[in-house]
Order: sequence, then structure tokens, then C-alpha cells
Amino acid sequence: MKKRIYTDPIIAPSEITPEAVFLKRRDIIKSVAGLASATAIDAAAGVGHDAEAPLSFTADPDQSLIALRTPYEAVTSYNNFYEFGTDKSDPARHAHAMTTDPWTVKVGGLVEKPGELHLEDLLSGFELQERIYRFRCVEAWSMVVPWIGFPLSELLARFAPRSEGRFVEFKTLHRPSEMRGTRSFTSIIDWPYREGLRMDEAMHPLTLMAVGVYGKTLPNQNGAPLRLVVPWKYGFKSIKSIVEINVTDKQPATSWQQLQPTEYGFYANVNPEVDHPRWSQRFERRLPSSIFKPNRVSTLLFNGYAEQVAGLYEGMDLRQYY
Ligand SMILES: Nc1nc2c(c(=O)[nH]1)N[C@H]1C(S)=C(S)[C@@H](COP(=O)(O)O)O[C@H]1N2
Ligand SMILES: [Mo]
Repeated sequence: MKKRIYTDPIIAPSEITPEAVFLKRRDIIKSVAGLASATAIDAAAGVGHDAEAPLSFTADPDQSLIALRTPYEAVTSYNNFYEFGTDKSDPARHAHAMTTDPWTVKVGGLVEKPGELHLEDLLSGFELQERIYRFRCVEAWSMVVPWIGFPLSELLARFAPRSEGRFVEFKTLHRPSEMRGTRSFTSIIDWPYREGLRMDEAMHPLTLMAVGVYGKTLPNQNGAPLRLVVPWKYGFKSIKSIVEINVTDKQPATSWQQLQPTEYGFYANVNPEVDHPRWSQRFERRLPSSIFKPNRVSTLLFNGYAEQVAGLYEGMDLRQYY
């Protein structure tokens, strides 16, 4: 298990330069591995995509959430990624089976220039930025995550959406041979996992395409090599391991809405006033939490991003469009 050599950054990536992160990482690997030569260690750590390799990025100018960040260990071991099973520990245990290199994202639908992006374009074709965001699952747990990525609007701009384009649809990789959860008889989702956004939501500057977390490429369980992050919506909108993006004129069907439309809507904006039919959304369990230290915090309207996004929903009844 080469990937577990280095898991917990000692120094916050946003506090130092990316070069320093890289050097520090080598130091840590060296000290952990003791006598082995640096080259052998780099090879063992698999410097490359699969190794959760360090990325070059500019730090988030908004450092207000930095002290609240959920530890790397929790971010990468408590996950929802049903393609690998429904237990929170399944993705960390089984997602390594997914091949992420080579990787292609096909972009089409109502765009002037349909085409493809490859893994190299994703990791070096955009200026990477850090964004420290609150992340709130509909199941009432939450984290604060230092993502690395670029605005979805920059990706879409390359393919020139046409003016009739009103929505954006996303699809996850569907490869049963590498995704044990999709082979299960009890699997409830009609694969591939799908999500969608309204065009103005997709173009919003907070909407991120993430390729990394804590300064390194995404581990598979978090949706490598490319996943969506929409911080004011419930986590299920933040679709992982994307292989297809289409601009459409109709609201796309989404996996959770198809599964249980009375419980999961297309909008899925975080809202403490609108309860899930089976539980309250007023509070959340902020990870890491335990029975002894539940770490219960109040849920904020639009997950704390109301100032930036409330305008998108002016005049809409948020109870009707949940
Ligand atoms: N393809 C895919 N994307 C997915 C999911 C999934 O099961 N499959 N789960 C969603 C849910 S419910 C949540 S809360 C987040 C969890 O992201 P994390 O594991 O990085 O915290 O991923 C979302 N994206
Ligand atoms: Mo979720």
C-alpha cells in the first residue's frame, strides 16, 4: 500500500509556498523511511498522479476557515462514494481499484467547441487555487476542506457554451470491473452517477472543479482525478470522478432525485429551515466527531455562503425547490 506512506501534512499548505510543501513532503518521507535512498523512496511513494502528488497552487486569500479544517485523515477516510460501497469506510478501502491514468473528460451538448480534456490538462492546464470550504452532507455531517482546483466557469469557457444552454449535466465514470459497489445486487443507483446544475450556478465563482485536497492530488476515495465542489449545496451535488459534461437546455435527471424525489431535490441548497422528511437539518455533526465529543454546530443558510449566492434564488420558494 504505497499510498499510505504520507497522509497528514505537518504544515498547512496554505501557510507556505508550494515548493516548500514539496520539500517538506520529501523530508517527511525520508524520515519515515529511514535508510532507504531518496530515489527509491520517491519511486515507492510513486511520484505521479496515483501518489497524491503535490500540486502547485495559490493559497486561498480567505483564511477565515483555516483553523477549522477537518484533518486530512478524516477527509480521506469518512466518505460517500457508492460506486465502492455504501459504508463510510468502503471508499477508502476499495477506491484504489479505480484506474485514473489515463483519464478523459468529454465535454459536449450545446457548446460551440465540443471536445475532450485529458488528465494532463486537468492537472496543469488551469491555474490551480486553494479554496477552504465548508462541506455539508444531506445526512447532517460536515467538514471544512482545503480543496485545490479551478472554477468550473473556466473549464466551460474553453468549450464555448451556446446561449440556449441553460443547464450543465455531469456523469461519473461507470466501470463495474473496478467499482465493486456497482456490481452489488443491493446497489440502488442507476449507474452512472449523474448530477446537474443550472447554468448560473455552474458559472458562479464559488463553483469549483477540484483536483486536489490539502495541497496534493485527490485520493481516489475523494473523486480523483476531477470532482465538482458546490459549497452551498448538499454534498451529493458534488459529483466525483467526472468523465462527461454536457450543456443542455432541459434540467438534467440526477441520481438522488431519481432515487427518492420526495427527499432529494435538484437544487439541494443547504437550508436549516427546510427539513429532510426523515430528519432535521438545523444542526450538523462537524467531523471529526465522536460520542464523547459530538461537535454539533448550527447549520447555516446556503452553508454560510448566502451573501454570495442568495441572489441566484431570488423570488424562488426554497421549500418548493428543495
Ligand atoms: N460519483 C459519486 N459522487 C458522489 C457520491 C457518490 O456516491 N458517487 N456521493 C456524494 C455525497 S452524498 C457526498 S456527501 C460527497 C462526499 O464527498 P467526500 O467523500 O469527498 O467527502 O460526494 C458526493 N459525490
Ligand atoms: Mo452526502
